[in-house]
Amino acid sequence: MGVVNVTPDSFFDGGRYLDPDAAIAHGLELVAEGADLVDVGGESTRPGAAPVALGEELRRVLPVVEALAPHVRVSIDTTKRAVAEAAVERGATLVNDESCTLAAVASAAGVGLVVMHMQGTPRDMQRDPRYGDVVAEVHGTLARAAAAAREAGVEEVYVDPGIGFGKTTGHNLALLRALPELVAAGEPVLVGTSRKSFLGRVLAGEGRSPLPPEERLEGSLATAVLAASSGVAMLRVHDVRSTVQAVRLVGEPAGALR
Ligand code: PMM
Repeated sequence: MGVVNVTPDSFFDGGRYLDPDAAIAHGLELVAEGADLVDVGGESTRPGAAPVALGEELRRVLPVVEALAPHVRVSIDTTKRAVAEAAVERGATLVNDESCTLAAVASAAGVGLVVMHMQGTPRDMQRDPRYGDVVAEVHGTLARAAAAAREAGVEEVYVDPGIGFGKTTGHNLALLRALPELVAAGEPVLVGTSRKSFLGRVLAGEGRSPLPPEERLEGSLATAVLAASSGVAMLRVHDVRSTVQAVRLVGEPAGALR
């Protein structure tokens, strides 16, 4: 899943694809690089981000969804019902629902759904995230959300531990190491670590200032490989070409090669 953020303020690609033509061109580039699916979003969910008005979010995402849908499977990254509905009408076939509130939309439209774990809201989620047992709590929440989505009639459900959404670096690493358990629970798993700030912290090393997003590619690829070898079904990434290459090495069946 390649990322197209039609926003001025996303942490990595904010402002680059705010113009619909630039966003469409970028989406097509990701397809040429090997993306099976493109995730279009018009509201940044980075820590502290301000909410976007409905009309503005629709204006950002709909032309992009409509232009990309004939070429690639499109998912709509939103927390708003009206945005999800309008995007599905324009050809999106997966609702990437960070709020866990859009199962009814996906069910009514007969499209897929991603349920993602978040503690708090983007405005406050990184202030002081706390868990008793992060893995048990996140996996439990996802199991309940997936069951509720199936109950509502959604046939294709992905669960996503929500890396960076109300989690410390330690929480994120614990969730990444526990991916095999989440995969074993039975629902297909989606993971997004691409360029996220915990990578900048780990890569910089103890006591140093975190590396900026531009210097986190190695961390993105290492975690993509970890996730792929844990059996994850889908990776949400900015760097499609390098991720496809890195993951190809994990998935290549050894027996047939000389
Ligand atoms: N991360 C971001 C946005 N949307 N959706 C899902 N399902 N999982 C994620 O991890 C996720 C997401 C934040 O990254 P961005 O600002 O680069 O889009």
